[in-house]
Amino acid sequence: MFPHRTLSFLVLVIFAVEKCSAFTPVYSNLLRRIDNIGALTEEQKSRILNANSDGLEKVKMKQDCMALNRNANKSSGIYVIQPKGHKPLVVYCLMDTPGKGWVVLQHVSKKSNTSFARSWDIYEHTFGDLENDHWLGNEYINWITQQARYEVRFLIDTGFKKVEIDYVSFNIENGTNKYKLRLGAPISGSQDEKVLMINKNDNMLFSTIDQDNDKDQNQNCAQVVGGGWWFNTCSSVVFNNQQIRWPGICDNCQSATILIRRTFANCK
Ligand SMILES: [Ca+2]
Repeated sequence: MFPHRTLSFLVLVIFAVEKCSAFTPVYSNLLRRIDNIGALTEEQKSRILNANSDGLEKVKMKQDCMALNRNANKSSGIYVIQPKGHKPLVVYCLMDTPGKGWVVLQHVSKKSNTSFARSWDIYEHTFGDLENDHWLGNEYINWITQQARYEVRFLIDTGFKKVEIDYVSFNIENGTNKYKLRLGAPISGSQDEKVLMINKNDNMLFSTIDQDNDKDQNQNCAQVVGGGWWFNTCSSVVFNNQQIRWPGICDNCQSATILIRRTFANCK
């Protein structure tokens, strides 16, 4: 058995580990329930904006960022949401822009260290840093967008100006249907540019470097372009760390963000 001195040391170590644990049992229990908690660092876990030492056990969780921000001017940051019928998720909520309450699906900057040349399985869940360059995950995007009607904003930094292109609706189908993109009519942006996603990408299946579901018979666009997307052909819009491109706006854009929020507008 252990000598007395060793035993004392072990007891001290165990005590120290207990004392150093940043989270209360209730908070730890909340973290365990979050499906994509692995996307957060330990430091990020400690500052989820709608969680506290009492966790969220006594609070009914909200389905998205819009619901969280309905009656308050909350800060942007990491929040827990719970899409209807699914497990809780951590997402980045953009709260301090006009029309507060956007869920960030993707943020990518040119020459980011976060690679987007990932496999199908990786694209299904969250990768990257929620507070920086990341992909929220196709499975989670499906969970969120199937519970209500959502509009989408593509936010592009050309290096000279920021361009917003909005569509009245956005959802993606489930994994069995290859996360097919369903996009509504454009509501902002110049005429030629805004129809691009409709003409080219609407109703396309998602493709990744290991799963070619695009319309190009000769190649896998995800491999050619360096990231997953709802490809039709390999040209047109694409957002990843090797190429951020929206033809007509910028072929070598600095950054791009995809945002969605619940809308109560009538279908068009
Ligand atoms: Ca192909």
